[in-house]
Order: sequence, then C-alpha cells, then structure tokens
Amino acid sequence: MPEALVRREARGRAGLITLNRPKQLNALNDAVMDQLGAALLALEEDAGIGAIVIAGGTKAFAAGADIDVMADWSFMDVYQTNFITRNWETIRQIRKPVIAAVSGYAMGGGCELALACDIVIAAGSARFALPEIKLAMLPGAGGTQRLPRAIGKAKAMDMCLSARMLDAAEADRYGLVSRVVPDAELLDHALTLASQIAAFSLPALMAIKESINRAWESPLSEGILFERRALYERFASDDAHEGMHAFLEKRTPTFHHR
Ligand code: DAK
Repeated sequence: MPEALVRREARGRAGLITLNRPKQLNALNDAVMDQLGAALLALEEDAGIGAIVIAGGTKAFAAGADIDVMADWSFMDVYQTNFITRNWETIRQIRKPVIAAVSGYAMGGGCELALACDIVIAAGSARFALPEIKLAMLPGAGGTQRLPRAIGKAKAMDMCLSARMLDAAEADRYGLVSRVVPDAELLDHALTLASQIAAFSLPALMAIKESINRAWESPLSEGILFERRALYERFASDDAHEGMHAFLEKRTPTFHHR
C-alpha cells in the first residue's frame, strides 16, 4: 500500500497533520491537497480536538503547487476542474484554530498554505517566497490577497513581483509569522501551543477566529458590530460563566466546550 501523503494523528486535544511527500519537497499536487482537506475535516469533526497543527518536513514545509503536473494544463483543464478552489479552499471551512509549523522552504502554494493558517510558527531555517513570477504565473491560492493583508502592499509587491525570499527573521519582522523558534524546538513548540489553546473553550476560540477573520474582510464599523454580537453571544455560553466564576473563586475553570 502506498504511504499516505498526509499523516494525521491526535496528541491529546491537539491534532497534528504532517505533509509527507519529502522527495518532491511536499509539492502540493491534487492528491496531497485532497488528503490535507480530508485530514482537516476529520479533525474539525472530532470533538476531542481543539486546535490543529500543520507541519511539513525539515527541508520544506511545502515548495508550492506541483509544477510537474501543471506544466501542460490548459485553461479549460483548470477552469473545468475548478483547480485550487476545489480542494485548496477546505482550510477556509475550518473553525478550529490552525497553526502552521514551518521549517525550510514555504514557497508559492506552500507559503500560501501557511498564510491561510491562523498562527504561523517559523523555525530559524524557514524561508518564505512567492516565486510564481519566475514561471510567468501568479500566486493564485490566495497569495495576492492574504500577503498584502498580512504584511502590507509595499512588502507584498516586492515579494510577488521580484520573487524575493524572506528568511525567518524578516518574515517575523514583517508580520508574516507569529513566532520564530529554533529548528529543534519547532514541532514541540507548535504542539505545546496547540495544546494550550485547545484547553480553552472551543466555542470562544471559534468566535475569536471568526471575529479576527472578519477584520480582514469588512470595514471597521461592520467588524466592530460583528465583534459586539460575538461578545453578546458569549453570555449564552456555559463556559463563559464558568470562566468568570472560576476567576472570582480563584480556581482553575473546567470548560465543557459549550
Ligand atoms: N513542484 C514539483 N516538484 C518540485 C517543486 C514543485 N513546486 N519544488 C521542488 N520540486 C522537486 C524538484 O523538481 C526535485 O525533484 P527531482 O529533480 O529530485 O525529481 C525535488 O523536488 C527537489 O528539489 P530541488 O532539487 O530543486 O531542491 P533544491 O534544494 O535545489 O531547491 C527549491 C529547493 C525549493 C529552491 C526548488 O526546488 C524550487 O525552486 N522549487 C520550486 C519552487 C516554486 O517555484 N514554487 C512555486 C510553485 S508555483 C494557479 C494558482 C496557484 C498556483 C498556480 C496556478 N491557478 C489558479 C491556475 C500556484 C503556483 C505555485 O505554487
């Protein structure tokens, strides 16, 4: 039986997804994206999981869409099969927090995958680039939209138009990543963070994620309105009452994720 291109496991309340196509530097072909989507949806449905980590290999998180299979596609091939949208967009359906643990190359679609995650932890070896211009292509899995929102127009234009590669320190400085950690600590760090996050109330986490994502997608007044409604909804949550009472009673809260 062929080895899975994407591995999925549970570590307590943290779900771990590992891209497993090392010889091709985790180039993201349809099979990888189908399996990644299936793994994400399985962890989303698993009530025992509160946060998800996506990791790659040590040399590459993912070196982008699979150039080998794309090279001879026609417009009709990509249009009729709904390329990208069909299986790359699954990550947008995930309401639980998703953490990218990036070491080595995160290029093209690999960088776009990291950008689609909620938190990006970079190892010192991480390298980020959107080099599609070298192929006379463009970053088409959200790169031209998420990158400027993450790091601003000036830096995004520089990366996309010149194919400039950022090291981990630069990516951290620009706000593309959340934290930089030593390579040897990357996975432990990401899983520890996922476990910490997963111990919080899941509906509250999902509300925060939804609200922050709304900040990207709507004017401030709409976003504030959305946030206020989300806050009011917290008062319908058992966990919120438990959290506040536990604070007042100087004890650790027990959340039931309701
Ligand atoms: N696709 C296919 N194979 C890849 C690959 C990729 N993206 N990246 C690496 N590989 C393969 C290499 O061909 C090589 O295979 P073998 O020769 O051993 O069979 C193996 O992985 C090891 O790679 P290298 O020998 O090149 O390793 P190096 O250490 O020398 O270099 C590198 C590492 C990451 C700098 C280099 O591999 C590289 O530049 N890779 C390509 C990076 C890249 O250009 N990424 C962007 C891909 S384009 C669209 C929407 C979105 C997109 C496209 C269309 N539409 C809506 C239509 C997105 C496009 C992309 O992501």
